[in-house]
Amino acid sequence: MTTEQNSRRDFFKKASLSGIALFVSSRFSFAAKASSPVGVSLDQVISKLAEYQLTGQSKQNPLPYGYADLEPSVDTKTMEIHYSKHHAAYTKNMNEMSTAANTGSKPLFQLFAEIDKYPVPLKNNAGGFYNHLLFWTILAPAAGQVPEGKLLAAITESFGSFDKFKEIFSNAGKKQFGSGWAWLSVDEHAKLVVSATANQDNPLMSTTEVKGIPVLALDVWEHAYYLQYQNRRPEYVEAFWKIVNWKEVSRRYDEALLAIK
Ligand code: MN3
Repeated sequence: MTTEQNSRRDFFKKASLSGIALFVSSRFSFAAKASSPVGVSLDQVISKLAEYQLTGQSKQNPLPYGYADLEPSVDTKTMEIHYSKHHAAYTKNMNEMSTAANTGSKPLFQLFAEIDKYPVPLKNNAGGFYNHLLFWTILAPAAGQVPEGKLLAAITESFGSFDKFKEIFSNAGKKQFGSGWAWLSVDEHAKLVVSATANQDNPLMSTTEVKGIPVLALDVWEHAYYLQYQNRRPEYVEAFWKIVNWKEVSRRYDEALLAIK
């Protein structure tokens, strides 16, 4: 293990509860010094993962469970409005705006990689379309799920322990000012990284500081929790851990690693 990796590991061990900003900036400075062990740019990786083609007629995938199935972590009415109104609106707007912006038929991930060239409303709605599409898949009815195998090993290596990771990710969500998302992503060095974004931005976008391939996401917009939790975002964030679909997070992690290697 190099000195750099040692200091990084020590940093994770010492990271405080309030350390998300510090965590992100420190990680960034290490990443800037590190040479990529995999020798590819994130853009190249993203092009391999481009699964959602922009057609101007993109559709929401069906929810893989019923509106009531995430109770009591997320209430039925919130799920119904979130999926059938909010996500539906992002989808409709993205279709109209990608047609208007003449994006042509291109992978959504490619659009994100060059999103700085497009109008902000398209970025907001394409982000809203993709982020929710991902979000629905990484949730599942509570069944005592926990990460296992290779993913658990990577979480432990990157963050010290699963509990420490949960604390860092939870803080990213709780402390995001205003609307946004918390993320666990695989960066271009094949390492796991936690970050947060505002609005409907995500780690695939050229305009986002901490880039990566997202494998876990948490929507902290008020529309995701306000009916049930009102101003108590931290309670919503804690309840989220009971309904994470770790099998799907693991599948996405393996897929990201395959794209990078
Ligand atoms: Mn939402």
